[in-house]
Amino acid sequence: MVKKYFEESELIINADGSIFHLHIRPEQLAGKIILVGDPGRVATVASHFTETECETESREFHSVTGYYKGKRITVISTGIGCDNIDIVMNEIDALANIDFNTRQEKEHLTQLEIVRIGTCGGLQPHTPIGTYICSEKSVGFDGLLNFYAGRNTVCDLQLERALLNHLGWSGNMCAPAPYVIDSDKELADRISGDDMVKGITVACGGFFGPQGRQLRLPLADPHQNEKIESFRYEGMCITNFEMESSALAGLARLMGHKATTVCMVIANRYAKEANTGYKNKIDDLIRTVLERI
Ligand code: R1P
Ligand code: URA
Repeated sequence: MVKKYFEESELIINADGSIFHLHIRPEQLAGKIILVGDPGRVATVASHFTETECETESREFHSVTGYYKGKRITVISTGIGCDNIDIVMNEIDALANIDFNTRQEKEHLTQLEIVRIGTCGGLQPHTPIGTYICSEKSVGFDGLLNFYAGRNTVCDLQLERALLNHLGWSGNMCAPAPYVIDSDKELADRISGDDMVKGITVACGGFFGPQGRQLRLPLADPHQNEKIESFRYEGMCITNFEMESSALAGLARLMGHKATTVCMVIANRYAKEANTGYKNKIDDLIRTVLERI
C-alpha cells in the first residue's frame, strides 16, 4: 500500500527539524508524557528529575525531557483549553509516529502514555478542596472531537444521550453536542491507586459561563450546575469541571495512545469555596504521578 505523504502545509516542521508549535524534535520526546496547563508547573515537575536532557519554550508550550528514577519522561505545558490539546496531541503523535525525513507514517507505531496533571472545580460533597480526582470518563462540552471521523466509535453514546436528556438541552445549548470518552482503564487505575476519587469530569469550553459561573452576564441555563450535580448513570456521578480532559482522552483513543487526567480540586462549586494557595499541595500530586507513570 502506498503511504500517505504529509505535505509541508499539513505537517509544519521548523528549520531546526522541530515540530511547529512545540519546537521539539522527534528524538527529544519520551514515551511517557506529563501534560500540565500552567507553564510554571513544568519547572515543578522537572525539579524532581535526576537528569535533564533538553528544554524548549515556545508560546505557552514549555517542555522538559528528563529522568525520574530511571524513567524517561517529557513534561509539556498546554496552556488553557481543548484547542491547545488539539495542537499538543497532534504534534506529539506526529513526533512519535511520522518519519520527519520521508513525511510518511512510520512502519512501527509507538503508543504513548500520557497523564495530565491539572486543577479543577469539585462538584460533589465528597470532592472538597484538596481532593485528587482521576477522570474515568470525560464529557466534552468543547466540541473538538466532533471534527474527527470515528468519533462515534470511541464515544459512550448511551451516556451522552442520558446526560443530554437530563440537562434538557437542545438548539444552541452546548452545540455541537457533548461527547463522552473513557480514559485508558489500565492507566487510570494505576495512576489513581486507591487514594484518589474516580469520577466523570466535564471539560468545558470556558471557565465562567460554560462552568455555570455567573458574574455580570446571565447564563443561558441558570440551573446547569444543579442538573450536572444531580446526574447519575450506572452508579457514577459527575465529579469535576476542568477544561482539557475530553480532548485529551478522545484524541488519545483515536490515535491509539493511553491517556488519563488527574486534577486537584481548588474550588468546590457545591460548597462555594475556593483556595488560591494550592501551588505547594499540587507537588504531592506530581510526585504521586511520577511514581506511578
Ligand atoms: C483554568 O483555571 C485552568 O485550570 C485547569 C483548567 O483545566 C484550565 O486549564 O487546569 P490547569 O491547572 O492544568 O491549567
Ligand atoms: N479549573 C477549572 O477549570 N475550574 C475550576 O473551577 C477550577 C480550576
